[in-house]
Amino acid sequence: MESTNGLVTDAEIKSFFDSAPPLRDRVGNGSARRVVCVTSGGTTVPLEQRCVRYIDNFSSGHRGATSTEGSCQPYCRSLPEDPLLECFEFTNGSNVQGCSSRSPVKTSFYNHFEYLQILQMIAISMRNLGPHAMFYLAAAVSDFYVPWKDMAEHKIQSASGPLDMRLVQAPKMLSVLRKEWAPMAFCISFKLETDSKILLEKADMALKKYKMHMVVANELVTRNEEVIVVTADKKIPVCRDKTQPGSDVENPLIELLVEKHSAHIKDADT
Ligand code: 9Z3
Repeated sequence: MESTNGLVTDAEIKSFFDSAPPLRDRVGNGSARRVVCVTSGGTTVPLEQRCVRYIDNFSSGHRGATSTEGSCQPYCRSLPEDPLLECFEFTNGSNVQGCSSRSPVKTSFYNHFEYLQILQMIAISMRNLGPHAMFYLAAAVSDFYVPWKDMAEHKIQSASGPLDMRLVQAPKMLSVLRKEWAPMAFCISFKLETDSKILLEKADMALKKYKMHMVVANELVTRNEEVIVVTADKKIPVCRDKTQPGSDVENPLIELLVEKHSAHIKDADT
């Protein structure tokens, strides 16, 4: 087993990690801390490299902001957009970390290129959490974009006449996330349609094609009232509690997802 040329062998590396004491982040009962990566809001598609114009979409970031109210930045969406609040630092002690591509409070947002690269970095860095990692992918990621190499460097001139641009299909990163970036993680994606007749069928297709654990199906106009959680064997409608003024659909949705994530961790441990 021991290397003779001073280099470390694969077996030595494996043996080192197998015998290392658990990280301090792991709590008493041996279970790792759960971390959730939440994406939310829309991504923009720049039309010029030195971007003056971009294509945007409808997404407000409400879903992610509301879903992370148990996190280290709770209720941010209800706070004023006050620079003073930026001066406070967050301390540890939260189970959920929100990373929003845009939220109603923070007006910063990512373009298509930034979003996918950042998601990749986060996903790879969460890989070691195994089944304790969750991806809650509510961002409305643009399906079409202009590849960087095809993009004009400078501002497109209006004097050149009508604009004729070709947008190519964006690669779907969900399967790479499942297969390579964080294969043990619990993955939830969202499916949005405006035509209710095709919504569940499309959600089902996404579940199978990208091997998601769950797909949250929602319609544009009713997205804040009800969603349908599609799993391999069930379709679970989740509604806002209409008897409670100001209630959100995210509340019961998150409760359900936390329960399903626990089952996923238990399954992986046995
Ligand atoms: C969603 O379906 C989200 O629920 C919404 C939330 C974007 C509708 P808001 O930000 O809205 O609260 O205003 N997100 C996923 C949308 C999406 O583009 N999904 C892709 C698809 O449907 C799959 S990755 O094809």
